[in-house]
Amino acid sequence: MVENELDPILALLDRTTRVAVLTGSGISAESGIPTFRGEHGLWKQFRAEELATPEAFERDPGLVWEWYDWRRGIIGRAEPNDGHRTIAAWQDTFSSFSLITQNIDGLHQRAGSRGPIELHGNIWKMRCLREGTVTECRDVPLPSLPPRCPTCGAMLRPHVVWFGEALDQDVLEGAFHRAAACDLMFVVGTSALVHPAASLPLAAAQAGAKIVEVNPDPTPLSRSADFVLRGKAGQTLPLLQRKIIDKWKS
Ligand code: BJW
Repeated sequence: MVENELDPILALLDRTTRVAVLTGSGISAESGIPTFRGEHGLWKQFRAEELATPEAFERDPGLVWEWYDWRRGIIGRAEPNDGHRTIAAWQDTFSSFSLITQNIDGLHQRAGSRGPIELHGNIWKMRCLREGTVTECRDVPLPSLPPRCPTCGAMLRPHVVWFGEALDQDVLEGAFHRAAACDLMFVVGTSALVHPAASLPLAAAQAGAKIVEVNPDPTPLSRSADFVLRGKAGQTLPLLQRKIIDKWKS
């Protein structure tokens, strides 16, 4: 990415008060967390339909929990990177700011982001299959698999959204509301393949927002984005932030 590619975005930010960010697993790649697709993606080693579906869990909950336990280990050791930190800083940079994430790793919160919309749940939370109660548990590794509900003894499942499952209605409505209410949306580190998350930039654009994609590789969104920054989130976002601050100072 050439630095002056940021200039039109800086000009846009001069006239923009309402900013939204949609993130995907690519933002956590520089923290050492594998993405889902691509060369080193999680799906390369494990077939999605074997692990991230309600059917897979029904068939073999132990296997699915082993996968989550392994990922909890990786995520537990990971630290937020400069991409997460820049986005956290933006909530105090712009007068209206929303963060919507597909990630379940909680790294945005650890970087200081307050109240991101988590579309696909959170890996540190578990849900009781009998009572539906959600509890948080940060033990890594889990002492026994599959884990059991401490109150009723029923099996717990990860509090995440698998393929074929509906997203929480309030969460989804909140996300579409924020998308329709922004003037500029940054779409960072997502392949833009998985819906309904991938529809959020389209909804924002339809409501008049400009779309900036930040991704080292092309995605189906690239064609319709107003600006494409081909680079890693952990480098591109801090560079943009430095330019914003320099512009304010001058
Ligand atoms: C970097 C980088 C760096 C690398 N810096 N970038 C419309 C059309 C077609 C299909 C559907 C549709 N609507 C619904 C569907 C079906 C399905 C779907 O979308 N399928 C498509 C794959 C075809 N969707 C669903 O099933 C959803 N449910 C649903 O719609 O329910 C309807 C319903 C209603 C009523 C009753 C019942 C049902 C649910 C989707 C749930 C997705 N779940 C997962 C797992 C979450 C839990 C877990 O983590 O274990 O969510 S799947 C996985 O994909 C995960 C992610 O959040 C999601 C998106 O992936 P992401 O983040 O984009 O990662 P990658 O790997 O794909 O991309 C990484 C990107 O980063 C790449 O582009 C890199 O280049 C880039 N990158 N390094 C910046 N340093």
